[in-house]
Amino acid sequence: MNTALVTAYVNPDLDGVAGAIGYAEFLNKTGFVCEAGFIGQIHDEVKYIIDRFGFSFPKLIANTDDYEQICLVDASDLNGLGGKILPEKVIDIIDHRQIHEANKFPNAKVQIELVGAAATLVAEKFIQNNLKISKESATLIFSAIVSNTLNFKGTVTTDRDKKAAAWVNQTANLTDSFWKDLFTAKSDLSGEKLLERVKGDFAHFIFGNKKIGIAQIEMIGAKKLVESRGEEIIKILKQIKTELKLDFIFQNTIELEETKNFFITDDASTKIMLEKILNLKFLGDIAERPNLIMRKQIVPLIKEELEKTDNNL
Ligand SMILES: [Mn+2]
Repeated sequence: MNTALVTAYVNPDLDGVAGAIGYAEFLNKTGFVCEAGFIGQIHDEVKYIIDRFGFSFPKLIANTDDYEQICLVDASDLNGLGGKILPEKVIDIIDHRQIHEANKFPNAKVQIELVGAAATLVAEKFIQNNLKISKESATLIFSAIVSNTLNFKGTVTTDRDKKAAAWVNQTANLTDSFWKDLFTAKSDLSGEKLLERVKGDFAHFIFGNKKIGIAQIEMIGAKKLVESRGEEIIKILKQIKTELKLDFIFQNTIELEETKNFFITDDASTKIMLEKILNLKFLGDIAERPNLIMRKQIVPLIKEELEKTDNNL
């Protein structure tokens, strides 16, 4: 029998990689033979963890032709899979998004729960089954939870994330200041890195007959970035808007140290929509908002707004 594949969405972030590697370890330990593998480019944040701890680079695959069965972690919508994974092959989905398309995977057992990180759901499986976790999976999962919950300060954070993180950290042994290293590492957006990051962490959604694209950057020093390089960001967004034929587009820039968001767009109807659903005010092309709100929390609000029959945006 073929080995099964455990993977995340195409161009996976730390949560996807950590979740898939951890889940593959869990499944193998419970007798289901599988391996973790990823399509596309792995986010820089993952590379930072791999380099820092000397882990081997995750297996990269061009397609899923060699696998009959696929388990998805941190992914449950077709857009995110970029046409690279046949929905019929997916037997298992573990995700944490309110807006998803799990119903488009006819053979999948689905676990979707609104915790801060998909990696939390994976850690819980080890806890529930009283299984040991490797140092590598524990380190990746701890990092993913810290990253996805914005060091437990994002409003997506749940007690389950905190408990799972504390449990894996008994094995990972990371210090209290680790979060700052992680976020500092991904705050270097000098030169071309800005363009790569905006494109690398871009997602788009279709609600009704409207297409919306959202870039997201989590960093220390967001204010300075949007002030000094706002025009470049807008130029990139305009390009993407044309390429993908989007109706709305913006960037959610998350400032971790000062816990606020900076929204940036020069698109008039996007500004009107964001002002309405997020209760904020644009000054020029930038709007500031206190607290940390993430794309996965904004998407349901946009969906609701766009699906109102009386909307005339
Ligand atoms: Mn995630």
